Amino acid sequence: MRGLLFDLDGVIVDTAKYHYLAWKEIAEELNISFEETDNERLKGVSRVRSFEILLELGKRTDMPETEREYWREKKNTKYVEYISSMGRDELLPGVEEFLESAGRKGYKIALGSASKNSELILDRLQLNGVFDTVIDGTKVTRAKPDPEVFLAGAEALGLRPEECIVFEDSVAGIEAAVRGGMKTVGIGKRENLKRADIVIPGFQGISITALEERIKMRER
Ligand code: B16
Ligand code: MG
Repeated sequence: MRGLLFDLDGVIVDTAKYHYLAWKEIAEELNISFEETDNERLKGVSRVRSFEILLELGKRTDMPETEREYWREKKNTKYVEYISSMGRDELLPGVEEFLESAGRKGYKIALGSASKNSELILDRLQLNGVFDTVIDGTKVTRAKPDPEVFLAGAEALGLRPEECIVFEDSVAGIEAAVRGGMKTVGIGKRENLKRADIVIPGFQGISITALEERIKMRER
């Protein structure tokens, strides 16, 4: 393995809570009941698809595209307000050490996120220099579970998909990586991430060498 492709929301930082708060405000204005359990379905999927899911929940799929665009923009303005005051203390535990140590060991590192706000998030977290390449929602057109974002990441690193490991917290993202031909490390719980090669709860106390061993063991 020579390359590591990292999802952003839910892997490096927990921005899911801000997506939830922003969507919840929109749902309230539209009189749609939207709880934290519903929010699970929005993880990893694009903003357009997220709003579609919200409208499905509220049985409001007859809403015309121009109106949808208005609500998506409104949600994004609220979300950007939340993440603009985010600090380095919101990095998920152990992730920075993991990235640094993998970099020192010579792995190439890419970001593969659906978000169109990744630049702002990386700025707030002061992580801009950590990634050899950043592929996000501003650079790809097909949302996860389509593998486009990870295939573009591998290509930008000059690697073949099978030389890369994808780190993902969402079902859609693991599916994208499997379809792309990469190895997968799920961040979270096995019952939610059934297709991942291995699943870890987070990065604390985890080394890349140990993860590679676990992936190899699984292949035997
Ligand atoms: P934005 P990831 C994804 O990021 C989020 O998990 C998902 O909930 C969100 O809808 C999507 O980004 C789009 O984000 O509205 O900021 O463009 O997990 O792929 O890093
Ligand atoms: Mg994610």
